[in-house]
Amino acid sequence: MGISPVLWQFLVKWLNASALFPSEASTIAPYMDALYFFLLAITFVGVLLVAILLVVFSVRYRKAVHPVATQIEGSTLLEATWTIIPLGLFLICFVWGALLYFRIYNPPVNSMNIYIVGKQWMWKAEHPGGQHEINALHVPTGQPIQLTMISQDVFHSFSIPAFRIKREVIPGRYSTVWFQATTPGEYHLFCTQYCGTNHSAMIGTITVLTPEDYKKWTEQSTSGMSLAQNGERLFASMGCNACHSGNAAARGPSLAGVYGSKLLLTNGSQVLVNDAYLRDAILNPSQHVTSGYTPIMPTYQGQISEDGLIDLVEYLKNLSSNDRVQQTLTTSQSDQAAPSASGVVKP
Ligand code: HEC
Ligand SMILES: [Cu+2]
Repeated sequence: MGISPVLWQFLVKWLNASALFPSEASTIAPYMDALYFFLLAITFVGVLLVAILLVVFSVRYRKAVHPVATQIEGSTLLEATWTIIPLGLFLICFVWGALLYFRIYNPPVNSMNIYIVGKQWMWKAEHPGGQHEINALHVPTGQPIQLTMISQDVFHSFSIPAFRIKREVIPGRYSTVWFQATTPGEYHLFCTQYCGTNHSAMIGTITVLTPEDYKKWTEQSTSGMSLAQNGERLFASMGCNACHSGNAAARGPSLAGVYGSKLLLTNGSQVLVNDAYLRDAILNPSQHVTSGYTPIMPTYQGQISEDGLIDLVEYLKNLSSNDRVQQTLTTSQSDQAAPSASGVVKP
């Protein structure tokens, strides 16, 4: 870095205190800032160098001293120097940036997943346990958190400056971002993509709690049903289990353990079943038909909200055996007055 750690820490402290700079509250933040200050430092040195040379040369070679200009045909050494040094600096920026990029884009395997739905003009957060929040997000320290995000309408962008994270939230497609919070406290959440009249009001509060406090919070704010349980209800009430019961005679494939597996499609390609694929399989089934099956699955486009899709996806992610499908099949058949599931779009 070239800056001693003491001086470095002093600089960051001073910037925080001066409110010019958000505090560093995630594990990635110091790494992002180190690269940022490195870029700032070389830019500053470059500007200084050019400015000094400009002044020195205009004084030294002024007309009174040098009335006639000397023609210089070139200097290989000089040209090599001002090519190789910037090249080296840019390569350092590139490698450093790329390493950071991989770090930012690869969530640790033990991350906890939270879903975010953006819409004009608010943020909804859905915890796997069924806790729902609006314009707020509670997370524990010391645990990598992955956010799976989608927009219900236009482009938004999810940004927590104190965590140094920002990611586009797009209609029709899941995008993800991860972080690990380090310091309990409250931090700003912003939408950083202009999204209409009340864009500036699309803000919220991130509350970072200690693991114990987070546990208390999840117990206090539970809605009684986890996302997967909600999804199980939907699976029954929308008739999915008519074809996906897991029986040998069923018209659709068993969905137990499908998450994370590789499917062979009729067009010969192989796909990894992740959240995005599950969502798409429900909305556009005819686009990627699983090998060995006929494309009889109807599209559910327009019949289910993003929240409902999240419930279904979370249910399928956790579906390790067909017992639960069988169970919902029998309960939904015996119990005709099935509870109205919350994710269904009412016509
Ligand atoms: C009419 C029968 C039928 C219904 C109803 C149905 N599916 Fe399907 N589904 C299929 C068939 C057949 C396939 C395999 C062919 C394909 O990929 O389209 C399939 C494929 C899938 C896949 C892709 C994974 C795989 O192993 O192929 C998912 C996920 C899925 N269905 C979920 C659902 C959900 C959720 C519902 C309810 C909202 C539902 N299905 C309703 C018949 C059905
Ligand atoms: Cu927005």
